[in-house]
Amino acid sequence: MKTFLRSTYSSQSDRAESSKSLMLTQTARDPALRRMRSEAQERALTAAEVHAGLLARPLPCLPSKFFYDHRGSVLFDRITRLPEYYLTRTEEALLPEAARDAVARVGPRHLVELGSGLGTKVRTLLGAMSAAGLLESCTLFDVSEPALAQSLPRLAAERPGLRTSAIVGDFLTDLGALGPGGSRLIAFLGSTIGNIHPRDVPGFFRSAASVLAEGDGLLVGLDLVKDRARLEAAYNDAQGVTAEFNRNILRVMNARLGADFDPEAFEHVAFYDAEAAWIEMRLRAARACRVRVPGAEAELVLPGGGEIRTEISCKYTRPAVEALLAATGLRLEEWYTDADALFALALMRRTAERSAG
Ligand code: AVJ
Repeated sequence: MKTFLRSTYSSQSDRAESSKSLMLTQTARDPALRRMRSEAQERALTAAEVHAGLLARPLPCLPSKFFYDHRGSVLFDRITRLPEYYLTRTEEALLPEAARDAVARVGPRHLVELGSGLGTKVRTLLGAMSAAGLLESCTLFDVSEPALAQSLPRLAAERPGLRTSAIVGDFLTDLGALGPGGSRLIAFLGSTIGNIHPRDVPGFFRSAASVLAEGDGLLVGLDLVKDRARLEAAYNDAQGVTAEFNRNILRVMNARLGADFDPEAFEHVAFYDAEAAWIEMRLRAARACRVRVPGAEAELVLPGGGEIRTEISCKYTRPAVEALLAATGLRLEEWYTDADALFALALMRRTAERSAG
């Protein structure tokens, strides 16, 4: 029997700290849901990341993982159903066939989903593993504890025989918590990888490779480079849901760090940077402002029209992915795409040789 979860803290003071919150009291009773950090550690990390981001020049920025409090997760869920947002429905159309093929190749008994969110994408993969008679366990890994607290019990109820668990963590730093691989398939769907700066993608691949055994798989959903109009429409929807999602990051800063952003004083901006091959989202101050962020020991002074970067969403080509995979311990095995080449699912396999670096 494998250990899928590893608790990285257990001190009494951390437990005492955690029990102050009802949510954490509940999760402390669910041994299948583990946090990588205590609430106190999480707050300190958030403060440090936001502090560094707000100091960045020429463009202050906020890490996009902070979109996803409960309201942010619900807004993103609405985005996935917008007519302009082709990503989710295109991936969903590719997934049944890709899942069948990936399961046939890898033969996985253990599924891990990174960035599982509200937990709806994982079902097709579980179905394919179950149909092949392989399914034993499923681990959901996400930055949002409320999302996992909702999706984990639902998954367990849906599949009574399945060993289910969840990890609250950051996929850039915390994959080690998964422990060693073996008959493992990691799914990283929905173009979530697009939020990782290309310079950090090889490091992400290496850390994924380190929790896979030889022959294990990583299935990655990638949004593809395409014409600017189509890309920009997907991030500037007519109903303004993406704008509301974008402004939500300021509400999260207000709630978690005691900031005094006025979300309504910021305008949503999203454009395609063809050279970088990413969509960039920003928030533009309608007028000059001074924002206090006491929880991050920061103050942000913006002129009228001044901007904050809130997200990059990278767009890929197959050669670009292959270049980033070089010497990471993973190789590209299959590339599943739609007739219009809007989106791709890339099946990567752990190679025999140890990864460099
Ligand atoms: C969840 C990162 C895949 O980049 O398309 C949607 C987030 N931002 N609309 C994306 C998002 C604005 C989304 N990902």
